[in-house]
Amino acid sequence: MTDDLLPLRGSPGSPYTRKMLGLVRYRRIPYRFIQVESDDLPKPKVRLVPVVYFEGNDGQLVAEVDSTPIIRRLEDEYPGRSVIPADPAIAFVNYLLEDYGDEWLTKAMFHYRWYYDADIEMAGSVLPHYADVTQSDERMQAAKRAFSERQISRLYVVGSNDTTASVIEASYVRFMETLNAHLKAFPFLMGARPGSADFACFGQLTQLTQFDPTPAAIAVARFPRIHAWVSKMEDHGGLEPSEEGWVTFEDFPATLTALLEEVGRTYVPVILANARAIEEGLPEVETEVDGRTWTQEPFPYQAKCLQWIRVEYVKLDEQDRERVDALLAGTGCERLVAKPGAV
Ligand SMILES: N[C@@H](CCC(=O)N[C@@H](CS)C(=O)NCC(=O)O)C(=O)O
Repeated sequence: MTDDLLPLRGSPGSPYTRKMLGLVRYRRIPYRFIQVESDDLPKPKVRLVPVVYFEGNDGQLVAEVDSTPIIRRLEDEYPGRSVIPADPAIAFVNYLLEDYGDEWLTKAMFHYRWYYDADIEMAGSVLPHYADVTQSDERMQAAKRAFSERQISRLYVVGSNDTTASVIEASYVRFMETLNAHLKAFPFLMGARPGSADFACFGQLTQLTQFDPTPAAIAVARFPRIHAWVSKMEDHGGLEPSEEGWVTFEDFPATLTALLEEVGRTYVPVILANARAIEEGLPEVETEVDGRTWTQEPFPYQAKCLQWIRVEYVKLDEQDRERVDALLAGTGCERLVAKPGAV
């Protein structure tokens, strides 16, 4: 491949693909969006989308998955219009909120899509067409059944079940209320310019607010501001960010503290209990979220996410760590980076 367009493979129905598409458009990275698997491109180590194909030292393309590290690599390879806040303490908050978007909001996304009949009907009917819209109706009917059954059987992966459904749905509404309050004062989570956390939440919200009927109805009825925010986030290639556009430590918005409290109420207990279950080899994660029971099968990838959050924290110098501690204090998120037994 000799053109200089960055190959990016994915699907419109994939929230992480939408995260990457919004990001490359905002960053003005010339890209080509590939919507089919092709033998001309190398296979990634794990069968996930989005895939970004980077040029290796030998000039051959290398397939990479996992949007969070890909975004950091793009920062190195394409300067300017960064999505990582300049202040390391704010960059840590951005990292944490990006992880929350990717790993917690996606529970709401996957749950709503494959839990209720109306949502299953919509996703099952439309999503298989993304592979090839010219396929016959008969083929699509068969694909609808197979695809829906497979996805419903995987609800357990994100922890969606009859015990957790009400916890997930209440957390979606609280997240929307908190984001809505923040957007009354700031166009982005990270201030006057978007951070990678904005793109992570945006990716999930493309589906939650604009595709899946049950969560989209909530967005339309109660959060039209967020519906509009999502449409605008699709392409901020025309935005001219200023260097000082980030939220600051000194004027840290109360609405972002409220969002960190929401992270502390939901994601933090689950990611900690998950890591504990994996460490101890337990068959089940059991904890409480907001006073209600949470049970799910352990999810090894999210144990890694916790490690990566801790690596980000350890990378900070002492002064920045103290500033992060001050921002997280009382939100519940301090438990992520505290020494065991300290909180
Ligand atoms: N942590 C990954 C998650 C990517 C992911 O979970 N992608 C989903 C689609 S949105 C996927 O490919 N699932 C496998 C499948 O559907 O077969 C990222 O940030 O890119």
